[in-house]
Amino acid sequence: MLENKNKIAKEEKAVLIGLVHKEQTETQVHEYLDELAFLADTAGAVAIKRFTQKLAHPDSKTFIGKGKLEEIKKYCLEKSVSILIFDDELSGAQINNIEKATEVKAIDRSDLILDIFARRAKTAQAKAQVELAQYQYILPRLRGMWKHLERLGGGIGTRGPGETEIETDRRIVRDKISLLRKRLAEIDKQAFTQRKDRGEFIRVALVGYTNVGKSTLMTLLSKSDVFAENKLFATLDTTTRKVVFETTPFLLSDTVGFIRKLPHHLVESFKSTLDEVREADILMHVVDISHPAYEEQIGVVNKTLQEINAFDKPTITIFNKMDLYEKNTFDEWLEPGVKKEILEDLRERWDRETNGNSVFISAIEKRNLDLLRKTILQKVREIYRVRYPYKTEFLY
Ligand SMILES: Nc1nc2c(ncn2[C@@H]2O[C@H](COP(=O)(O)OP(=O)(O)OP(=O)(O)O)[C@@H](O)[C@H]2O)c(=O)[nH]1
Ligand SMILES: [Mg+2]
Repeated sequence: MLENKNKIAKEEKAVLIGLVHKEQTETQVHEYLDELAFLADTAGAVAIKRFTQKLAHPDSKTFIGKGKLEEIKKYCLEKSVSILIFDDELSGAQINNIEKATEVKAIDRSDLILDIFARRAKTAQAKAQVELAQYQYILPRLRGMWKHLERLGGGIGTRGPGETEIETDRRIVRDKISLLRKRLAEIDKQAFTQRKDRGEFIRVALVGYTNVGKSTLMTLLSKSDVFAENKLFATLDTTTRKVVFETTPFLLSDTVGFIRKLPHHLVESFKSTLDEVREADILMHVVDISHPAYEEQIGVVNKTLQEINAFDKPTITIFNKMDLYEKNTFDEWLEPGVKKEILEDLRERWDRETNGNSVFISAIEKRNLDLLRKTILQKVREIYRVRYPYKTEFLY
């Protein structure tokens, strides 16, 4: 059977390939490829070069032009590159044609993300969710993958697969998918019962783009250790802790980060992990303000929240990594007055856009955490008041 796990070997040399569409600027594409490089790095590969091509539409057969593929092939041969990573989703036929033309393994962004998720998955639930997404990804690409194995001489023999063999594989994959769905439904039922047992506590969920500092903040606010690191998707499973601010208890959850072009199947199969977000009373949307594309990241998060029906909730927007933002933005010779003015403008602007529900912090330097705690407490109490008007022991 086809294996889709750990496609990338450690320290494997990779090149990144991106298309520059009509509506995109070159800067944007470079930012996208920066992110792709970070993803590749998280998976253990080393991206040593980037290729971009301006095309109005991707080529239906080879995604990029033949000439470009030639150039890439030559480069890969010279530098012993063994994997091509495309920033956009490829069809099975495209993967197949590209590999034929370059004689190098090709994967796309979705596949790379699935690979990272597969490595990161620890619990039975996360593992089943990733596996489901992987099989859904494979299903429409089976034919291409057969050809791929055939070329590598792997397991199929010389004849190549006939329609029956591909049909058999499709059936196996479909069976796997329905089995995983059943298993996840079981896990879901248990999780639902567990969540119900949590009683009437208000639930607050940390959400945001990947690597913005959600887990770091979770650790600070709940005083318990939650795994954080400078890699993408450090967190896959939801962690929930009971937190008490003054006399008010609530449940705080750390959740999986979002990213642009998150594979559709992944969002779908992670539905139950994302239940925590959907069922939350309050969202804390953490933003990495030091990231050059932070505004686009806010947009991606909001769009994903909409997709999972969790958008219209009371939200506090937390602009994190102010330390890094200031380091990147301000020269040391800049007058303190000017600096203050720029920061004021930034604050005013986002205060307007979030209706006064934003806080600027640095989790690492523990800056402004008191204000953050106060803001959260206020929001939590507001909801307790509305929901349980006769229950005052949590409030005073
Ligand atoms: N400079 C700076 N770095 C920070 C700050 N907060 C978090 N970090 C770093 O950012 C990286 C990511 O932090 P995490 O807490 O793992 O981020 P996350 O949002 O949980 O990431 P995922 O679980 O991967 O989605 C870590 O290396 C943190 O040390 C901050 O205020 N300033
Ligand atoms: Mg995390």
